[in-house]
Amino acid sequence: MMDYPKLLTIQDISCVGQCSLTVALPILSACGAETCILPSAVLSTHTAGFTGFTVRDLTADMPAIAAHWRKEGILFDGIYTGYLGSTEQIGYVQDIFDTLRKKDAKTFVDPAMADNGVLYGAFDMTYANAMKPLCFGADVILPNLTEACLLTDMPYREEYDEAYISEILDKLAAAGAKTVILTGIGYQPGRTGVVVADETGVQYYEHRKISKGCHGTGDVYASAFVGAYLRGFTAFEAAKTAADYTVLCIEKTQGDADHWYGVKFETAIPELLDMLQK
Ligand code: PXL
Repeated sequence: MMDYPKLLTIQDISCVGQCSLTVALPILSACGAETCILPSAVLSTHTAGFTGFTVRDLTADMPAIAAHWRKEGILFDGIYTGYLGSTEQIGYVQDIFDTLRKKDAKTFVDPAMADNGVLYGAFDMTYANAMKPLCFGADVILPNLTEACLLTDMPYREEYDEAYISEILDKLAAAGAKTVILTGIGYQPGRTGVVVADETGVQYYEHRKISKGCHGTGDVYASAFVGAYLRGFTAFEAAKTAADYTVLCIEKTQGDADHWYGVKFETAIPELLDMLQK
């Protein structure tokens, strides 16, 4: 376990909407990591449900920011990426992985680009294909089923069995994926869960499914996973902790129809802190 890891997270700032950096920063801070940020874009809101949002793509700033950090000799113990601003940006992120990580640093990629069988509005197949090498070179990836299908060129299915999931995991491993945290996998009504796969095997943590697709929960999940993992939790322990925390966040939000755009993750931070004292 690292006492005080210095983490870099690269994702957008959605000013309103409880996703990406406005979720990652507080959760990672609560987990005790020094959290440095590289905003990939600034949006007035997230893109899932709001209309008419503004977008400022920060791709052009990235190489200069990274060059400044290299000049300062700044290196990170971990780098965690989420929603990125453009296809071109993926190459800059790879460059940051290659040049700004300490020797034993871990890289985490949440290929935040799709859900429920469809790409988010800002992305196309060029983006999805460009995400493959970044994912296959990372230490840990956290795709949902839609994203895992895009990474493996598998058809997305709403209903499936363990053989289908195994095929996807085999394809990810064959392409070079190391640790895979596959979220939102359920085999029976009212249940969902997370599959954790690495070279030692496959484990599954099943939990309650509250509702179909809540906005921002992928970011809540990935941030809590990274925070717990950096505290020394195994991938499976971190996956389970992040799942329990995310379920609690959804429970604390359901019933408030006005809060359709995100989850009230702040209200469950005390419980997250308890879960981290294992
Ligand atoms: O939560 C993923 C996410 C992050 N950032 C932006 C988004 C989304 C999902 O739609 O639109 C801007």
